[in-house]
Amino acid sequence: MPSSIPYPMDVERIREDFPILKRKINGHPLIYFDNTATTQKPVQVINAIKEFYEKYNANIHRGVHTLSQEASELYEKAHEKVADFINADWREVIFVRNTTEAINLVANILDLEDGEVVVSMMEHHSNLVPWQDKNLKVVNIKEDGTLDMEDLKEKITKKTKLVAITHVSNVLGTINPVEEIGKMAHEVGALFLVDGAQSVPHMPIDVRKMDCDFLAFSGHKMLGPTGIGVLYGKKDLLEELPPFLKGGDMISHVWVDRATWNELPWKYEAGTPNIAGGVGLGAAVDYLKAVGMENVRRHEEELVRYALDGLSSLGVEIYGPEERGGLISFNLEGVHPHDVAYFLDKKGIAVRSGHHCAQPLMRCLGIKGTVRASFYIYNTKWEIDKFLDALKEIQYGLRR
Ligand code: 7TS
Repeated sequence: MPSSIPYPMDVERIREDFPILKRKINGHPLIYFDNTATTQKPVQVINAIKEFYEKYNANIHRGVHTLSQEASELYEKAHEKVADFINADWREVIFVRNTTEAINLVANILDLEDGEVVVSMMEHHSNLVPWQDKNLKVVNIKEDGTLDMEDLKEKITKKTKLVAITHVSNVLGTINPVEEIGKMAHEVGALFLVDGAQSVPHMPIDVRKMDCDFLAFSGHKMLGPTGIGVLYGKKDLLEELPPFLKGGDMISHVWVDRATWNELPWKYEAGTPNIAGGVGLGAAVDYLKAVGMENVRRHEEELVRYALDGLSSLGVEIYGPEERGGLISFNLEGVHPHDVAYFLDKKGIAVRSGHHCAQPLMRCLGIKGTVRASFYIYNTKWEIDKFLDALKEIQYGLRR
């Protein structure tokens, strides 16, 4: 476990914690640039899950026996770790499966019938489709891939009940001014939901400073296991709002014809949860905290700048603004994004290609898809050089 790593981080030491990075793909060392989709897992996370099953496995909140007590403590501790990571109260942290489930949970408990929901053109389908049966207003983006703040001002009105915006775009890398947007939402009495799937794993996040009412994110995009995600919600709101799923553990008292609800966060965690996943996420948060989220952000900024310089000199089409999160979407003229990704895979380089679950944004950009390279704490400039070399080979092949 790295302990409070100073900047620049010792990336080689970090890489040793990730067993998968020793793999060869098609005869080449794996270069993993698909971190926006999911991140790799350090041994500390893998071992936390293994240790849970080997030593502590039991259902939580059910038994007086030692194992159940210990499992419950570990699972609650994981909530505390996540809460501390985003500066929330642990009772405001609800474990769900992923960002998608977190957003759907909110869509199911809010009464939005007589009002409007404001989203942006750069949303992932997960923060668009759940709102499509509401009265939806979609904010435009500008040429440079930033949010059109004038359009946002016009669309947030007295009718707005919720503003639901991504913090960082998974396609453009755009970092939206969430504090400012939150203020605009609250001025008209609307609630503010932030899709933090691409920000919480990559930069320091403080929900009090952001003043969001809800924040959704996924454990698997921040070194944690799949099947565990988080919905943060302000305590007063969550106490007031109705439950979503109903059944075991989310109740306080049950009669045949009615029930009362458990206290937070359990009111929103019905049934046996992903206990080992929660413990794994706790270990992931420990790891990220030790690295330091400022360091994570700086490392990605440096990689992105380096990759942008290299890509610009190749003359490829790049989407999104200069100031961005740790990802780059681009296209090589005359080559389908899937063909680029296929060729890169032959060189051991994993990137995503396609619409990135943002089809309306693709239509808005007038393209079918992009190639996307996305970075994390274990990526290096050497890997970017290899990636640029592979792209040059494709361009050379086209000219011949
Ligand atoms: N919101 C954003 C901004 C995302 O990038 C993603 C996943 C989600 C929501 C949904 O997350 P999930 O964990 O519920 O699936 N984005 C991507 C991507 O860009 N490529 O694969 C998944």
